[in-house]
Amino acid sequence: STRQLTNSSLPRHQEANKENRSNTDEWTNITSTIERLTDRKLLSNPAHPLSILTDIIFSKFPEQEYTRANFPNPRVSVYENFESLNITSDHVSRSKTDTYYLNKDHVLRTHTSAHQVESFRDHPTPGFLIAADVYRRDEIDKTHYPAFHQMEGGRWWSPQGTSSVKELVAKINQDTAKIPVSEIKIIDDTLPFHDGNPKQHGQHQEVCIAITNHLKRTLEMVVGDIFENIALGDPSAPKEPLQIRWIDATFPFTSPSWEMEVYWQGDWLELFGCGVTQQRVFDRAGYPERVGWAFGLGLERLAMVLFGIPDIRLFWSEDPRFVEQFTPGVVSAFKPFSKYPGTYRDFAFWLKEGTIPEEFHDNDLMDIVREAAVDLVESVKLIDKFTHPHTKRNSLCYRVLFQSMERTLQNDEINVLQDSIRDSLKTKFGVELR
Ligand code: FA5
Ligand code: MG
Repeated sequence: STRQLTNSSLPRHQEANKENRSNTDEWTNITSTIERLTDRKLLSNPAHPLSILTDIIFSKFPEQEYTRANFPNPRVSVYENFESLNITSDHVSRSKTDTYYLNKDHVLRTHTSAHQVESFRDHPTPGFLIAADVYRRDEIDKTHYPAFHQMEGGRWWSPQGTSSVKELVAKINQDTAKIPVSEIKIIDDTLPFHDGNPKQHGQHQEVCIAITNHLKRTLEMVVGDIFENIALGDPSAPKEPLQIRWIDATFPFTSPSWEMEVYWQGDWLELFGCGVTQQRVFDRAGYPERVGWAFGLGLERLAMVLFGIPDIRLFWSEDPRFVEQFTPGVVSAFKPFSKYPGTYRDFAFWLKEGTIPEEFHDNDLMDIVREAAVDLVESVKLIDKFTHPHTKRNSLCYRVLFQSMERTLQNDEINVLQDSIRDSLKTKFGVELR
């Protein structure tokens, strides 16, 4: 009873044509600054907090059920970004003031949903996950940036092999039963559908409800896990269940549609936009008989909360002190660093005769440095250690980075700090400065 189109019958000509992407015309409004951001590829560094978060979310989804798809090129066709998703030419998001156009037919994707049709079409698994950079002409402040990252997820079911709506519903419900239940508190829920947030014509209400349950349980499992096990990972912290709420929303490519918000440190934080996928999206993917859901998530806002990153611009920092403080697979608190230049000074000295290097601990120097310079020291590192071949005396060299969070330090004041540290080293440890 259902017809399955072959992939070769799909309107591939409407996908981004590689040669035509670079032609410019009166629609072109991409700037060189934005062009440069498209080359940064933040997600290809596994130690970047956005990659750490992506990997953590990915890990909540079974790999045999959800294909991880990679779309490194943000240049897509107007068809992919808008038309394939029922976003008509009069929609505000399509205007030149909101979107970066390469030319009349190509844009920098404004959301990862641009890859929904091909993802519902191409993968062997019923689910997919995408993480990628997206671009919007937007204001710039602590929480908005013209380039940011999204994660997209989708899941479909085919009625093939089922002989009734009841059987399809049972199949979806079986999958829902496999999702681990999380201990979150749902403050507000929504009706499965209603006049203001309707189910689609031609979709059985039991099917719509079953898809909705699978979608909501999936996203609740993801946030429950992330916040309970990672952000609330401090075992001494009081364990209160995480609060979330569901809110009706509107997207041209899902119906009904919702947003999920999580209550975090006194504020409701919008996490997911999602909904039951419009049949026309499945039509365009070549599988009109399929049903399913999709969600989209802004990665920066969630990463800011989890890592304590105070400004969205930091994600784009080229200062190694940003990315070097993170470890793949680990959510750790962001440590602020100075935007003012620092000055290195080396402290090299002979230890007292008969003293082995292990008897002088890094913390011994650290204490002296802290006493002399309090907040003006960024780091202290042992850079050299050797034993004189004849005298057998041991030498150490430490490199200290002087830097202020508030201002550029002057050489004169660093000289004073340096002298006082050298004096303390002599008097407290009897070393011979070199
Ligand atoms: C979308 O982009 C939809 N594609 C989501 C979706 C997917 C819905 C699949 C249904 C099915 P929206 O425009 O609300 O939705 O953007 C999603 C998230 O991107 C927002 O919640 C926000 O976290 C983030 N975001 C939007 N603009 C910016 C910006 N300028 N800087 C940083 N993050 C942003
Ligand atoms: Mg939104």
